[in-house]
Formats: sequence, C-alpha cells, structure tokens
Amino acid sequence: MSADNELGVGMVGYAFMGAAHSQAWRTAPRFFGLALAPRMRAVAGRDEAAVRAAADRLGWDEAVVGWQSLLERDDIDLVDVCTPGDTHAEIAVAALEAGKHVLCEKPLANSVAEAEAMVAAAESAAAQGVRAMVGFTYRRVPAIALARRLVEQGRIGQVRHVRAQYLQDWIADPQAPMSWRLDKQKAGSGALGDIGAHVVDLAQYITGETLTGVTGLLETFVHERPEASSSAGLSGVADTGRTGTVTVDDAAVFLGKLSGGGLATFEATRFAWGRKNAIRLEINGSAGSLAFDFEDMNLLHFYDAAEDAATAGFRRIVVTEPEHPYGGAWWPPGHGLGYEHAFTHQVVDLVGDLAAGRQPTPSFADGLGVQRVLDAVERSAAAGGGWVSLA
Ligand code: SOE
Repeated sequence: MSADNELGVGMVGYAFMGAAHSQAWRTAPRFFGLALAPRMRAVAGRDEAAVRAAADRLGWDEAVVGWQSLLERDDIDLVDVCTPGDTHAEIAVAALEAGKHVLCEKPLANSVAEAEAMVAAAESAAAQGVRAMVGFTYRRVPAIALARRLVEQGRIGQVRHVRAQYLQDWIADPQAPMSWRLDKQKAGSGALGDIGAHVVDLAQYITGETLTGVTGLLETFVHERPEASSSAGLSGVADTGRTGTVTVDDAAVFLGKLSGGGLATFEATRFAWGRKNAIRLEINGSAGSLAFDFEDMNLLHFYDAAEDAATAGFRRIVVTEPEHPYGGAWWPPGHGLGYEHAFTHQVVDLVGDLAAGRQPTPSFADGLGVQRVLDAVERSAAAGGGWVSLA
C-alpha cells in the first residue's frame, strides 16, 4: 500500500467508462468515510495528446502512454481497467501478477478461456492479499441492493420467476454509426455481452441462485453501418463516407432455469425504440414479488402476498432513506440518486474490502460465471435454440 493510508490508483482507458470511474474515485471519499484514501495517480492510454486531455478533464495527477508503465510504479496499488473487452485479460492478468489490485469493467472478458485465465490469476494473487473485482455496477443501485436484501430476508419466499430485460435504442436507427461495441473482435459479443451480462448478473445476485442452463436466440438486424472517425460516449458522427460490418448480435432473447427451481426469461436489445436504459426486473416468489425499472431507478416495487387481500397491492418504495443501502451518505430523503452513484458505491465497497483484507464482490469468479452463461446462450443460438446445460 502507498504511504499514509493512500490507495494509489492507475486507470487504463478514459472514454465513457473511464469518465464514470473517475467520477466515482473523486466522489467516494467526499461522501463516505473511507478507510483508505484513493489517490488518482495516473491514467493510461495510447494517444499522448488525448490521454493528457483526459487526465486534465477527469482529475488524474498524470497521463501516461501505455498501461504497462503503471505496473512498474510503487505509488500505484490498484489498476482500474476501463478498456474494451479484448484487452481486459491481458491487462488484468499482468496487473495481478505485478501485485496490483484490479477493478475490471464488465463483461469480465471476451471469452470463457480468457475469463478462466483471469480467475486463475486472481486466485494466485489472492494468496498474496491482492484482490480483483469485476464492475457489475448496477448491483450498487440502492433499489437493487434493497431487492437483494428483501430476497435474502425471505420477504418474497422461494423464487419462482425472474423476468429480466435490458432495453436500449441507441442503434435502432440503421444510420447510427459503427463503434467498437459492434465489432466482435473488440467487444466479444453485442447486446448479449454488453447489456445482457448485466441482467444475468443481477438475476443471479438478487436471487442468490445461479442459472443451471439456457436456451436462446440472437439476431443482427442491421449488418452494415456508416463509419465514424471518432466517437464520444455511445454516439459518433458518420463522417468518413465508408461503411463497416456489424459482427455482433443486436438483440438476444433467452430462457434459463435457476438453481432453486425457478424459471428465468431474459431479453437484451439495442433496438427497443423509446427505451433508453430500461433495466426491467420482476421477480415473483412464493410469498411476494419485486419489480424495478432503471428508468425510475430510485423506486423499488414490492408486493407482499401476506397482506390483507382487500388492500394488498404493489408498494412503491422510494429508496432514498437513511435505512436504505448507501442512503445515509447522500442527500436528504427523496433527493434521488442517478447512474453515477452506483459507480461511487462500487468504489466505497471495494475500498472497504481492501482495507479489511476481504474479497470484494462480484469477484472474477462471479464474472466467469456470467461469461459461461453468455457463452451457453451463444452456443444455444448457434444450434438454433437448443438447451445448453451449465451444470
Ligand atoms: C452501452 O450499451 C452501455 O454503456 C453499457 O456498456 C453499460 O454497461 C451500460 O451500463 C449502459 O450501456
């Protein structure tokens, strides 16, 4: 660990996820009491001018060209991997071998083999007290953390159904430009890995169960798209006059069976016009139900089947009270939180676990579990939708 209880952080990549992670590293110590003080030492990238501009904009002490140099520095304790999936395994394994803790963006990798190598590296590193975590950030949305708590407390009983959707529309327009997220080499898969991975993780996290098998279909609706010379966030300007070929799925639908015997249905698409970032979850148990939609992320809906039938109904819980997960650290009740706060909570939990010498969650092994589900869906779809067991 760096001097004075500092946690020296080096981040790789500085686009959408890099900006979200930077905001979290900056904000976490200002709102939460942390046992270690994160110090944003350096951001790494390939293009010197661009990484320097990013360091200034996002609040990093230094900009460096090439992530390898982060691993040689004694003032960096943790490497935060915010690059596209094709580089996760190489960077994370090297960082763990160099004795650096790792926070890695989701999905963990582009293939099961890469994810397995990352888990092996994480396990060896753990023996030396070096920790690894994968960034399934939505676990840290207070309403979702509350849903997990209610399931754990038995408030909905035995889980019978999970209905999980992740709906976006940012490429529903066929003229929306190509981006790395549409390139299998870089992203591994399309809607399946980018957003389906989140709902697989959430289904397993909230229920505390795992998927034991799946059957699924994938579809690509638009195969050629205009090329953009650069992109910001999810959008770019189709300004090159060339087109590029989409090599990933645009949408995925799949069914799964849960280890506790329940049934799960999943849908992940970037073609749901009007749905901007709709993570919709409904969980029906033997004693009640839970429902959540990220587009109304401060609310959790809870139905308690034990209530008097004359007045029973979905209860609308505004998840901003001090009694709620992460609640007390922010604003007065009802002054809602947003997308970025889940990244802050991720840093808070990670730093707390590092200080206590605990394994943070989700671990790389959890990330591998999700990767195996994604792989099973791809294999099922390739075979026309047959059942693929994960047992
Ligand atoms: C793009 O679909 C994206 O940014 C994902 O990559 C993120 O994981 C998700 O949180 C929001 O949408």
